[in-house]
Amino acid sequence: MQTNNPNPAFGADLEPFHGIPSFLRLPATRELDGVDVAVVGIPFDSGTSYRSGTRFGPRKIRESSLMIWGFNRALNIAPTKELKIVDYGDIGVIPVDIRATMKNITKDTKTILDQDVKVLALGGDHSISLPLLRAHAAKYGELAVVHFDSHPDTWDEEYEDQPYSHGTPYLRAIEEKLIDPNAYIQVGIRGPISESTDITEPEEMGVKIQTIEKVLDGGIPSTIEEIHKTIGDRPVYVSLDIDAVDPAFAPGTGTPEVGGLSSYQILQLVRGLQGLNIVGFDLVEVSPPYDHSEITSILAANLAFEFLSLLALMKQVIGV
Ligand SMILES: [Mn+2]
Repeated sequence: MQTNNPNPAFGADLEPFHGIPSFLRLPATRELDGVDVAVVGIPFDSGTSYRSGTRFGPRKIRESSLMIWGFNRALNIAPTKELKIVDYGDIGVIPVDIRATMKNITKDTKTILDQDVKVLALGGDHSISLPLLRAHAAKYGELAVVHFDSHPDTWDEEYEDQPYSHGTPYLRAIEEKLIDPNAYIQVGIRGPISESTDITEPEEMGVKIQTIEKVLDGGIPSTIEEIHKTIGDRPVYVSLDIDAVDPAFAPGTGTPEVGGLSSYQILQLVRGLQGLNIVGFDLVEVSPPYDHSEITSILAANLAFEFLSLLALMKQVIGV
């Protein structure tokens, strides 16, 4: 019998509804000898989303991942055969202290990266990107970034004297020189904003903003071309806020914005990252309490599977 279990040695022939739901039923371990990629949960909800609940994201995405069969037909690769991937479990978060939480995230991520293991982080809200970028920039230097989102996340602050929240990580990352703004592209930006400067300020810093109008009127292939033109062959970090996707396709999120990408369009865009020199991923803002029929977590699990497929293709092509 064919099963969707990519690692029969770990628990042969389990149906999706059986057993302990590690991501893709991969080994749940912190033993990283010979490992290529660690899937890491970061169940942190900074409380700044309109609708909170992203702390439940990693667990639900893991559960939804059990329905994924192992072979990526569109990219013609089986990531769990090509790469040694583990489920690292969750990084310890401290709900009452965002600074202490960010320190934990950076420290644990550095520990993983130091062993030449790549990280696929499952949030959590978008505040987790900043400590993840700190760890990646420490290893790879100033990063290029592909950022799928409906919001630029480059506000200076959401609350007076509070530099850290889910709306500010990318301004902080630019200020801290973790990101080169000239190699930073945002895709899917839309919705009512507080002022036009929400868009013009990051643009003046060099950030390339592909609004939803540009993406959908110009077409997905030309957006993919724009991404490759902006990033080139630089080490690139990919951050995907699930609210880049229309709430009709991804209702389970904290700050939904209407008029976004379909599930298929986000899959096309992510597959279009093939050929980039990708050093890390995060997938954030899945909020299961606001999901329906697991629509959002199933999409998120599939997008994580696409990320792993991209890393597997990189290994095939350049051996890293
Ligand atoms: Mn965001």
